[in-house]
Amino acid sequence: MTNPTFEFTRAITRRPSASITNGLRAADIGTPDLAKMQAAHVHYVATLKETGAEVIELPALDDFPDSVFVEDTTLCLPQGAIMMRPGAPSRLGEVAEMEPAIQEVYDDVRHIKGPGHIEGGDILVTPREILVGRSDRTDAAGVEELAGIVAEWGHTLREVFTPPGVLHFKTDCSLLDAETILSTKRLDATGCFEGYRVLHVAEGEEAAANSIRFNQYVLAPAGFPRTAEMLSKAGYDVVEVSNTECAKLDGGMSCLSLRF
Ligand code: CIR
Repeated sequence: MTNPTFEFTRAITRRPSASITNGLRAADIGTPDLAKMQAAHVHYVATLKETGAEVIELPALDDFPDSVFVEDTTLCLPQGAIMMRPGAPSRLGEVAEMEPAIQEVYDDVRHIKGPGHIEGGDILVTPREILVGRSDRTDAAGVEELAGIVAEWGHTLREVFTPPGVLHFKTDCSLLDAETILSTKRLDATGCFEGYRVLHVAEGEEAAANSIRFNQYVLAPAGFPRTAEMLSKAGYDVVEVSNTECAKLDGGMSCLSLRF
């Protein structure tokens, strides 16, 4: 039997657009290089496909600089999909751009109507529950509206908190298998993963926490060798993908796809 939280048959990605240079960022650590980002994106998509999954590749959207980070637009669950309501005003329009692709593959598509906000990067789905981190992008009203929808589908939602200064909950964690979470120490210290097996990223390698388990692979950002080694020793098949350009916009492995 497959586990829908890390075994997937499909993914949706969107190619980076030339306007990526105008993407949102908490701190300016340099302008992303489009060619380098495109090359890393090709590697990312090829790795997903290598697992046997179908990848639906959407065209670049010049009007939305952050639209390569598709994860924030939609929550994909086995029972249906929920269109999010991003807290970043410049990203609200990305949801309508994503919806036709979602309608193609899901029979049941719901919407966060507001007034609250919620972004997919703040949502970690595990086999036992849906964890949602309140953040600067995800507020109490957004969490409450989502809780109502997923309860209809039999899911338990638990509200947790994204550490201050961290963009999204999943900036600091990822699901490695049915009971194991990869996390930064600072997020784990909040106590939100009680009852799970937690592996910590190496000190100074906090950005490695935004990895994804996709079928047999863990896609991890390149450049964090101690964490990659720890994961390999723990038995995971790690594929390192360059993330230097997305990192300039606070993006990582999870942001670049919807997985279902
Ligand atoms: C933003 O600030 O919204 C984008 N520059 C980065 C979004 C990253 N998404 C994610 O972690 N799910």
